[in-house]
Amino acid sequence: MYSDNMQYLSREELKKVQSERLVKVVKKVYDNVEIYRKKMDATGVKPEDIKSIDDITKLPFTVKHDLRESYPFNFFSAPQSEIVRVHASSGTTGKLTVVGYTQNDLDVWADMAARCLSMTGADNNSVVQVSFGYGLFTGGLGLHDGSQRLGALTVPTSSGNTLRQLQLMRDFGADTLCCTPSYAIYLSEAMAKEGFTDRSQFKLKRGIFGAEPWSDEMRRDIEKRLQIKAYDIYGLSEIMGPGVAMECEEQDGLHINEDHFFPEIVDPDTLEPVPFGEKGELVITTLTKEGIPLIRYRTRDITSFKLGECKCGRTLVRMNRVTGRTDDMLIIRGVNVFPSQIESVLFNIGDRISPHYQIIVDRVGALDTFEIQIEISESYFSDEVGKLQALKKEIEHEMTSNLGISAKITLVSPNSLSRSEGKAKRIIDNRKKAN
Ligand code: DLL
Repeated sequence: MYSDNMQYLSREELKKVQSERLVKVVKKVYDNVEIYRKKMDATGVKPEDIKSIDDITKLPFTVKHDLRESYPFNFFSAPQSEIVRVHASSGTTGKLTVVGYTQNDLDVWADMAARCLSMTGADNNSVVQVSFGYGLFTGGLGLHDGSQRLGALTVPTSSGNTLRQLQLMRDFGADTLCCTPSYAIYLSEAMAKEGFTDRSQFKLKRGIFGAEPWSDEMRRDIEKRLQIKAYDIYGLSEIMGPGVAMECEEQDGLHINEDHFFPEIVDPDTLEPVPFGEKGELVITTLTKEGIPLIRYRTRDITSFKLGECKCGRTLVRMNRVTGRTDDMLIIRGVNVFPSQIESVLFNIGDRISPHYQIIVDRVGALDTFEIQIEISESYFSDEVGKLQALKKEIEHEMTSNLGISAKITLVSPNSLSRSEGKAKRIIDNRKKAN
């Protein structure tokens, strides 16, 4: 069984480890990365001023723009001869953010991904099917290395080729599936459609899902469809990839791997820490990374720390699931709308609709238009106009009372919206083109 004591240190011991690591990493970036030296000099803080983790608030923040500006390799802290792999993410603007890893970074990443898998009960007897994309995206290779580090039998199917995914899942006896939550739904639909209906042929027990926001309602839906326990894994390529935070078997918040990633939650406007337990933007400092250490990196992800201790005994702080990003919040007719709010409303409508939807925002004259296209489930689909009209009205009513703004609801036929094998693209904001 995989275990490492760092998950169970006393808070005092953990703070000591974090402090020692922070002092080292700050000196390293000051000496090696021009942009950090300039930022620190501008605020008048020197590496000697950082004596413990409590001094972290003296340090300047880092943002994605800093990484983009340094494209491709100018943010690296280690010489290129020590960088053994790169990953990259494109984000919303399409310009790549490149992250370099030393061999030690890859070893720590494998350890953290293995730790995450083990939090769900996976071990060296497990068969782990990795259906995240392999390549510049960190999902596939990150969980692949973690699964191997755990000693599990690792099946690198990557994403796509859904029929083969299902055949291999059945034939190899996978008990652990790793993919995006939207792909998990797609796989469950394909299972029914392709005739994989005899559940006893499958050994699947758990799913490790992440890389995009998803709700507790969606978790319950996936658990029911696949007859598994569904766990939330969080990470981002700038920090490392999957393995930054993970739910344990209690499914009561995600433990942040704080011995390597120091978390803060700040108000995105004032950048001041919010009171413990309140929502804000997650900021992470990497304490051990060599290729690209990041100091107070603003993730843009919105979450909050969870109060109290976890029943599992781990002392690592927990965060609630990420509900969205500060930059995916839509402002429609002056009202703030998060896609996760829309998703929660839709899941509460239940079986009459499928979990596939698309949000289309546009501007006609000075007025924002807001449409949500929703697929009706196969079982509810019918020619009875009255039945569908009533459903439409019900959803319209629920949206208005939950979002504080009205939306045009368009019900579309089953299987008509495109499916995603990776991260789902749910929002089309045509106003951006118009501006
Ligand atoms: O999505 C890394 C990853 C791969 C995480 C596999 C989990 C599993 P990026 O492509 O750089 O990296 O995207 C990172 O995705 O800032 C969040 O906005 C979002 N995200 C990742 N995990 C979750 C999650 C990977 N569990 C961005 N819940 C992050 C909500 C998530 N959002």
